Amino acid sequence: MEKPDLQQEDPELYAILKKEETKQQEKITLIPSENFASKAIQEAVGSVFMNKYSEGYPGKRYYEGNYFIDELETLTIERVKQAFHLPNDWAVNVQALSGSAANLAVYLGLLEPGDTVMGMYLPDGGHLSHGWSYEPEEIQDPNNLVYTGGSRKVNITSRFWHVVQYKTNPNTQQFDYAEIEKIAQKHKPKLLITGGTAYPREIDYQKMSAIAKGVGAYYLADIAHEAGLVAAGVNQSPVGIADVVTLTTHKTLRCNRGAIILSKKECMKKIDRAIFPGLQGGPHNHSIAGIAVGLREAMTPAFRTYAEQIVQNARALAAALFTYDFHIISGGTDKHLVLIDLTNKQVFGKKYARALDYAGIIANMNTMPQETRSPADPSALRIGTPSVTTRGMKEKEMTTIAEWMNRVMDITQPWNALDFESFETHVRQSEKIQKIAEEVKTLCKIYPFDI
Ligand code: DSN
Repeated sequence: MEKPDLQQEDPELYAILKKEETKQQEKITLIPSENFASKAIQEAVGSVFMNKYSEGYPGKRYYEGNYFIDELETLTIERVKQAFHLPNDWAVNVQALSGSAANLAVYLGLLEPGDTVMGMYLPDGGHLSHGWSYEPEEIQDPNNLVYTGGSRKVNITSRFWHVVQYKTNPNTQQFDYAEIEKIAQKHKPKLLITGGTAYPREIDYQKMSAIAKGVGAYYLADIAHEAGLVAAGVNQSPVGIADVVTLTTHKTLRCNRGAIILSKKECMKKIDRAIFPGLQGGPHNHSIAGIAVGLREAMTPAFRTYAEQIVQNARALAAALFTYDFHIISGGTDKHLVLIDLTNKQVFGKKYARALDYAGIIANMNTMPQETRSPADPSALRIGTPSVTTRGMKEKEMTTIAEWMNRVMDITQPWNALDFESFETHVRQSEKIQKIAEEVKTLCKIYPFDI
């Protein structure tokens, strides 16, 4: 029987898909958590693996017919072990459906409800799944480097666990290990977490591990963002140092969406049970298959070169933006991401990100250290280089992107005091912005994504 193609079968969905594909081709993506998965990964994700239920783990499934799924999961685990140089006393779980689910499984496996979890302050660059609650109308003292939350429990972590968060140093905008140690000694967390979504610097995993040990806490290193850089050896690895490492697969690691948990074997027994039956049912075998393909790619010399170029590009972008008087949080980056404080520009993250989108550059608004504005209209813009580097762009193109970003800023500054809708109307009607979008499109045609 001939396979019906999507265009014939569902023209309505196909039309939306084509619009998304054209947008991805014609615009520059600077969102640091996005990337382009290869055709081989796409084929694995679109395969018959999606048809099979396989609750349980290799060799111990609840449904029959899982011999090939067992092979798939075992192969994927072996590749994780190789890619991340796992010590013999560590184990792997590849079934978590996302990074947040992976983190939740760690809490469910290793903690009791009500235990104290200590991670990075969300507005400084932590992650929602590390817990977030706040007090409406509360004004933060920028010199108080600890946050204990408020009555509005925003996510499951803060509803079920007691969350304490450490902030970055106000002068360096980087981790202040002595301060983190003091906070840990005072609040005695059962779990200490590093990692997040907007921290551009390397983390000293040995120091954090020592702080955790000093208070009898488990140490979880969440490397969702930098997983590909860690696998390539371009960033430090917490594997073998932390007690648990969680990561997502679709950012710098350049697979399809998913998550992986690595931990000491004694912790993994509890975490496996937390994933299934604790939190999830059948794993998404097609996603695991894509991840296996992506891990194979990540172990090639070409991927190491790619990961090095990601960081070189991020540094080039930050340096070029600095020449246009953009303030770079922490003074630079060791990774794939750059956080820009827009306070001096007075076009803040929400308006600037929208204006950039009209100019063909997709980025996201973000909070920043010492944030004084609402998360819905914050002070900063977050950008990153995994996607543009996958397209083959290098330092020269980063300089061009910075120049476009500066032009967008110059064009929009006179409209900064307008309400958001009027601001957007001006941007939409601006011929200067449309001209930049055309220039972006021309560059994108030279660097299509087709890997
Ligand atoms: N949404 C991801 C990011 O953009 O960093 C984290 O979950």
